[in-house]
Amino acid sequence: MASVLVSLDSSVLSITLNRPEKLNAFNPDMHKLLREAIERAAGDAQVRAVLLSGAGRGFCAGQDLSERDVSPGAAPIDLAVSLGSNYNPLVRKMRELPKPIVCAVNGVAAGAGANLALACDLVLAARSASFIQSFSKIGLVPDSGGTYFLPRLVGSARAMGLALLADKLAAEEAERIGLIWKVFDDDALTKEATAIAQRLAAGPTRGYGLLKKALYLSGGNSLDAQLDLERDLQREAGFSHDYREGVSAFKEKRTPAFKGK
Ligand code: T3D
Repeated sequence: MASVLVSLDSSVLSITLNRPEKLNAFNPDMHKLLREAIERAAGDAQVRAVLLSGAGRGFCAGQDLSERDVSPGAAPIDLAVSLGSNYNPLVRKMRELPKPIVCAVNGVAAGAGANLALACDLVLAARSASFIQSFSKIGLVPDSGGTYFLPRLVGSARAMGLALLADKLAAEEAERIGLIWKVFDDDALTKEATAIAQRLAAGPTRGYGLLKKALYLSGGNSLDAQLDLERDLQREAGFSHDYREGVSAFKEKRTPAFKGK
């Protein structure tokens, strides 16, 4: 079986990490297929939303540690190569994708797996799921955007606690502190996440892409710069088909039929 499963239905590209015996830990093949799936989402106009999840009882356990030879006498490993060639390009592609990515965290999300989830736009989780910044347990630094996402999502005190202690954070607590959007009962997660992804896939895709850009750039911008950015993005949104359709539908008291253009 492929280590990443991809299917398109109702304009939603479903991407399922598929190494369940390793809790969907990353190996080179999974990196390649996941990157290709995100590239497909970017290039295929039929795709208007992405739904990312994991097969089996875990979401993703981060780097596959069985791939790292740390036995006595083994050559030192330059982890910058791994981040530079795999994790960083993946996170960049996800954040730059001008379409919403919904993440359904079905089980434990550890290390780069936790931060892969946080790189998505809307993070949903099963009640039994959990998040672990497990890096410090093996002497590493949170990567895949963890040191960027965590303080912005939950504040620096909680970010430091999560990173230093590397304790398991239950999904409900993750929702309570604002790390993720919403928790669902385990047996409802897939249905709810699919419904949300389909709802987004029927929405004003160009507007969503622009709002992602606005929100993600806001962290590094002054209010002045952000106001200018909003003006420029709103200009673009206002030229879209979906803006005209949205306003027409409002005036005609009907549901808009967005085309994603
Ligand atoms: O190297 C680089 O490229 C640098 C980049 C690093 C990015 C990172 O992600 S570093 C962090 C790597 N991940 C971890 O440190 C997490 C390791 N895993 C765990 O701590 C635990 O497995 C979990 C907390 C995630 C889940 O615990 P539990 O008790 O539910 O399951 P388990 O029994 O530990 O795991 C089930 C199986 O999955 C088990 O295999 P086995 O014994 O049944 O054959 C376990 O070895 C395997 N597994 C889990 N995580 C990994 C893994 N195998 C390889 N790599 C893993 N990361």
